[in-house]
Amino acid sequence: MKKWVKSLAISLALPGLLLMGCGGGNGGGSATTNAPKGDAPAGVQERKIKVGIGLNEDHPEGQGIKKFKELVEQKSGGKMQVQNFFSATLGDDQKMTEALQGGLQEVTVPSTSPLVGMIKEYGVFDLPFVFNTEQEAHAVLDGPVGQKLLDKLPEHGLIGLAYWENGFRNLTNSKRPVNTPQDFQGIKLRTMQNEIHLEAFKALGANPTPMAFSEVFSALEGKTVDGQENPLATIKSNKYNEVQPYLSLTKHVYTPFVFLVSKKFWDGLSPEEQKIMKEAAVEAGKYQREVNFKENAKAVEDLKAAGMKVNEVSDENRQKMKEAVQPVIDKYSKEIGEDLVNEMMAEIEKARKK
Ligand code: TK8
Repeated sequence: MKKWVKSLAISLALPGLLLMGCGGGNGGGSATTNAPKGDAPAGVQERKIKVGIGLNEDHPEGQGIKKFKELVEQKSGGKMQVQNFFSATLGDDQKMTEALQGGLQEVTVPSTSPLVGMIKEYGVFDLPFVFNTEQEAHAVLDGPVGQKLLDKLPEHGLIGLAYWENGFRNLTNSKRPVNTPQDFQGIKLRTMQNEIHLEAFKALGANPTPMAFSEVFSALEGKTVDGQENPLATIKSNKYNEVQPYLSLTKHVYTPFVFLVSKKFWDGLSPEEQKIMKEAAVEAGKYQREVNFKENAKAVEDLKAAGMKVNEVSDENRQKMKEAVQPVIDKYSKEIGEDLVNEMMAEIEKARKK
């Protein structure tokens, strides 16, 4: 057989071999799916769905999109094939969100914070110190306030199917333990591209700089910034302990992830295909929240074992931090819309009484 024919035959056969050979297919960019092509429900046709996130495969969010892939391929008899891309392979939150708007990518699951430049009302989740527990946050996200925010996405070319969990953000840095507002003084701090975060950390005396997530580790390693803030699962999965000696449990903001679909793609789906996507996003989101909660619960001990010096922040000191940022909360509550902020606070109060 001619050499080029043989290599063509192998490359054509390869996906089939991969299908049989591995249970994986979740790596960044592998197009194969491991779901057998069963009987697809009526109204379902061959689809390729590129899902991109900023976090890596081990992070609970990475596990969440693997669950999404499994569910979509099961429910569609393998006809709707999901290709997962991790660690910002397709770009950062903002770039991937723009790719969805342009119809170049089908799904991404960003933090809500970078959306605030486009939809200011998402800023309700960036107001510091408003949530005390995940349950309170879920009550807001899964209730009328969360739905109102999802309803604002289609005019921007996006469909929001579910809220997943990034979680409570804590501070790491290379200078000192942070217990009081004074301890933030002069710390060069990477923040998300979100003006509420920038203003809040300035009010605390830090020197904040916005930066895409994929640049954070090298900025910390190269000491262009002294610190960053993220949930514990992220601190652990991105190995910030290797470049950050101090972890302060500030729990200053709860950040959601939002499961976004390109409206260009969504509008071309049949009702049956949309139902499969919606069910899979919601079901995988429940799974992801559970994995995230468990991972965050054990991350402190793991990070201590990895050598980080961890300090709890007392309620009294968190209250002092909140007082220091209150002018920022007041300013942005007005900009976001006080009716929506008050509605969220009422939802939180209701959740606290349960
Ligand atoms: C990952 C980001 C990350 C966020 C950040 O794509 O940027 O610090 O917390 O989770 O969305």
